[in-house]
Amino acid sequence: MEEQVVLVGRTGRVGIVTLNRPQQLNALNDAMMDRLGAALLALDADEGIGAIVLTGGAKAFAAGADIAAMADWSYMDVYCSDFITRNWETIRRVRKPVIAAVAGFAMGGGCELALACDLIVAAQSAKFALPEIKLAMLPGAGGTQRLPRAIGKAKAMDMCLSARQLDASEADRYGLVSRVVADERLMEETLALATTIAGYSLPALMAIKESVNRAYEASLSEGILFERRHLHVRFASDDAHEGMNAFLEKRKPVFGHR
Ligand code: CO8
Repeated sequence: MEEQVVLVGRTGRVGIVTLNRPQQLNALNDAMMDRLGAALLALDADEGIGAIVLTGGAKAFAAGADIAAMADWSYMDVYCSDFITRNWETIRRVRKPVIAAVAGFAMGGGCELALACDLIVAAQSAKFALPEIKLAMLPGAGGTQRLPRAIGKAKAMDMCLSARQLDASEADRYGLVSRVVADERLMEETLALATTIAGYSLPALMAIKESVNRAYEASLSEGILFERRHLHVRFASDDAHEGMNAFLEKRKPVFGHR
């Protein structure tokens, strides 16, 4: 039977995507990234889903791009097939919040995949590194761009140039992760967080995600304008009126995600 390298599940309004190549510490190859992208897009299109959790195994979230697959590739192979851009960046098209639940190794492309998520919840065992320099490579799946934005140039340069590994508490201190939890509570805590998020109005969540991401793409004035337009649009939404009325009537809001 064909190995299921990416597993998809759900609980309530939360989609759960699990990387599943434990023997290779979830080393990310083309088949995995194709399936991951397809799973994320399917959950994004599913009206019953409000947030997505992306996770790996207990020993590794993902130990990076699959070195065994890459070792013999030529420049023409990667250029013509548009390596990375072709399938790794599918996650950028997802409009719903994506939360990475990371235990164990998040190395190289695994760290970069976590960085491409909207939030990272780390287990105490989580270890983050961009060790591509050891291969005479570079963090080419967004690492050189997202890491400095997340933790600043000084720490990012240290990680990229020396392959320094961060443990969960350092990653928390530097702002790489949103929360650190005990390993045995990783999925419970992440699913509770995802369930809270998925219970809010989906169009409002998408507008917030888009607006926060804009902060990395635009000047402050342009970003503020973008945010302000989204705020104005909120007044055209049923959910915003329901949310405000429910507060005034001292009851729980019922969101129709419209
Ligand atoms: N690719 C392929 N196989 C891997 C990878 C990987 N990235 N990581 C681990 N494996 C395999 C090992 O080869 C081993 O297989 P086998 O049992 O057949 O020998 C199995 O997984 C278990 O690994 P280890 O025995 O090494 O386990 P340890 O607990 O001793 O060590 C480590 C764990 C420290 C995580 C170690 O496996 C390691 O250093 N792995 C490589 C980490 C790495 O360099 N990652 C970066 C890869 S490059 C990358 O991600 C670039 C992405 C950006 C775009 C592409 C540009 C290059």
